[in-house]
Amino acid sequence: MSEAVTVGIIMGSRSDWETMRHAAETLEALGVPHECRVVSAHRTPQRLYDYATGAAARGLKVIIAGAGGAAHLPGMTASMTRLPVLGVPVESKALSGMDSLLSIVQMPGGIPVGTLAIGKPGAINAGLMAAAILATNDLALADRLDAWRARQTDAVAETVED
Ligand code: RP5
Repeated sequence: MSEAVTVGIIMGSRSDWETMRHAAETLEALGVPHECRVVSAHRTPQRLYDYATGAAARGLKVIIAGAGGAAHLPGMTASMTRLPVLGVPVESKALSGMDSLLSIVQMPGGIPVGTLAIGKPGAINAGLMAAAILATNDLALADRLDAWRARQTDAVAETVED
């Protein structure tokens, strides 16, 4: 039997995948079962409603939502689920992701979205943050996360010579 999916990665457009795949790859490396879906707050509002309202009952524990431009997806998702929602601002062409960042980070008090950095670093960190949340209740995952961080530390050379 395959392990239950605990993290949902959603994105506003297929064009966000180039960024959001880094969240998926990070979860993959940590052995966290996840799913990836295109869910647009603007173009597929009913899909968003169904996804957000059904997420907890389906067994998801964390949602990572990436969007660019007028990035309503993370906030709208958070408004319809009590699950923690991590927002990834996708780098937009017109404003280099500043629009995405401000759209996601400036939630009014009452509905939080944990906002990460713009683009690839934010997607990687969203994966790590989701794993860290799950690891508070999963010792095996906590060990894998510690090992991942130790490998990262070991990979940093102290000198600049080749
Ligand atoms: C947002 O609009 C998406 O999250 C995407 O970042 C942006 C552009 O979407 P496309 O026009 O590439 O589909 O909703």
